[in-house]
Order: sequence, then structure tokens, then C-alpha cells
Amino acid sequence: MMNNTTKIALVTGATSGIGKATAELFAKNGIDLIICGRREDRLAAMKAELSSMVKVHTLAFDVSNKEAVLAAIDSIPEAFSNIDILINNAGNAHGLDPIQEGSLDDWDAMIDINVKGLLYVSKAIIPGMIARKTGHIINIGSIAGKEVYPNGNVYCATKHAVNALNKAMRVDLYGKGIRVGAVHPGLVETEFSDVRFKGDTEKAKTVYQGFEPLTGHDIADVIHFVVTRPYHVNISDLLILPTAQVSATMTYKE
Ligand code: NDP
Ligand code: 8X3
Repeated sequence: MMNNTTKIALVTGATSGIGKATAELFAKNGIDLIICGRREDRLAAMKAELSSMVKVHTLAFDVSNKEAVLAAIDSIPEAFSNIDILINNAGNAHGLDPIQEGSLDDWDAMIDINVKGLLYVSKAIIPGMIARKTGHIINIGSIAGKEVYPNGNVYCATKHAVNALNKAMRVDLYGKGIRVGAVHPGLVETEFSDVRFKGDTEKAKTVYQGFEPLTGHDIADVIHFVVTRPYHVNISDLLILPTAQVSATMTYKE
């Protein structure tokens, strides 16, 4: 779909889970894409698949590397440079330990990726949105940004920071034509727990046993709904839970 109203979305963390499902749904609905992640093979495979539907540009970089983020955004070709939609999705959890036993490296990784990475990408893209007086930023938070759960400590803190930054961006960008909103999922079965448990896939699976978790597609549907509302509608904050999850710590067997 190539016309004057075609939108361009940059999706971080597009190689897996929620970001991948969002990129695929955007492509099906004619939204051109800049897909980001560190795994270049996955980005290339997605480009090959989605290019029959929309224009796709790939950007491989680590969101926690300030110089890499700025260089990557700076390298975006002219045809993709007017970014309408930013999905700040890249993120993960490292470890699930009581605070007195947590690994400093895990803490650094979560703070660097989930908080500083989101800030670096936003800082690189917001000026263009301000200049064009239009844009839509969706920050992917979590129920972990609304509540805390045992051993979630630093991951929960990073998502509380995303929740705060979502509100701060909306306030600071007041009157500049830019909509800002957050989507906060509950338990979604993706690679999230594989990463949290450092490749222990059996342990990761147990997180989603005994109830029906959300899928990346469930969250992608919501994100697509949010970005397709008319301009006067800003969905500023949404919490999406599996029916079987009622709080950060309570799921029930169906
Ligand atoms: P996945 O692990 O499936 O996807 C994470 C994505 O983030 C991947 O595409 C990964 O790409 C990217 N990413 C991770 N680290 C970096 C980095 N340093 N630089 C660039 N990209 C990176 O998890 P989800 O899809 O579940 O997670 C997406 C978001 O949703 C995260 O912010 C997460 O906190 C949030 N969330 C997840 C929930 C869940 O239950 N799954 C619930 C609530 C929120 P690559 O490895 O190629 O770099
Ligand atoms: C991911 C959901 O509950 O595992 O943000 O923290 S949870």
C-alpha cells in the first residue's frame, strides 16, 4: 500500500514476541516499517516476508548502546525518515532473585535496556516528530510497572520507570501534535521468560502452565487499535491481562 497517507512505524524489539507480532500486523494493515533488534538474521527473514505487503527497512542495534542507537537512527534512509509511530517495545527481564541476592550485571542490563534504551531511542526520534508536528509514541510497560511481585524488584522498577516516562513524555510533548500512550501487558508467552531464566526453556514454560496466557498477537491487536484511533483520541494507558490473571501475583487455573 503506497500512498500519501501511508504511515511509517519504527518498532524496537521486532525480532520476537510482542514486537514481531506488532510488526506483522502493521504490515498486513499497510503500515510501512522500520524493524529493529540485535538479531540480524531474524530481521532479514522478516524483511523478506513482509516486503510483499509494505516497505520495510531493518536496523540492527543494541538499544542500550547510546552511540549505536544514535548512529542507527541517523542512518535511516530518506524514504523512511518521517516516522509517524514509535513502538518502544525492546526490553526484557534478567533473573528472578530476591534483592539481597540479585546480580549486579542483571540489574545493569535491565536498567540499560528497559529504561536507558527506551530513552535513547525516544531522544533520537522525538525531534523529527516535533518538527513535523505529528507523531504517536507507544511505550510498552507491564503490570510490573503498576505493581511489584516477589523477586521482580529491579525489573519492576524499570517498568515503573517506563510508566513514569510515559506520563512525562505526554506532559512534556503537550501541544506539539504528538500522542503518547502506554500498553501494559500481564503475562504474555514469548521469549521473555527464556531470557529471564537465561535459556532454561523448561523453567520458562512453567511460568505459563495451568492457565491461558496472552500471546504476542493479543497485544499486537491492542497496539494496532491504539494507533488507528482518530487524531483527537489518545489512549494514554492500558492494562491488558489474561482472563486468568487478576494481579501481578495471582493467576488461577481454569
Ligand atoms: P521477547 O524476549 O520475545 O522480545 C524482546 C525483544 O526485545 C526482542 O525482539 C529482542 O531482540 C529485543 N531486545 C532485547 N534486548 C535488546 C537490546 N539490548 N537491544 C535491542 N533490542 C533488544 O519478549 P516480549 O515480546 O515479551 O517483550 C517485549 C516487551 O514487552 C518488553 O519490553 C517486555 O518487558 C514487555 N512485557 C512483556 C511481558 C511478557 O509477559 N512477555 C509482559 C509485560 C511487558 P534481539 O534479541 O534481537 O535484540
Ligand atoms: C512481564 C510480565 O509479570 O512476568 O512484564 O513481570 S511479568
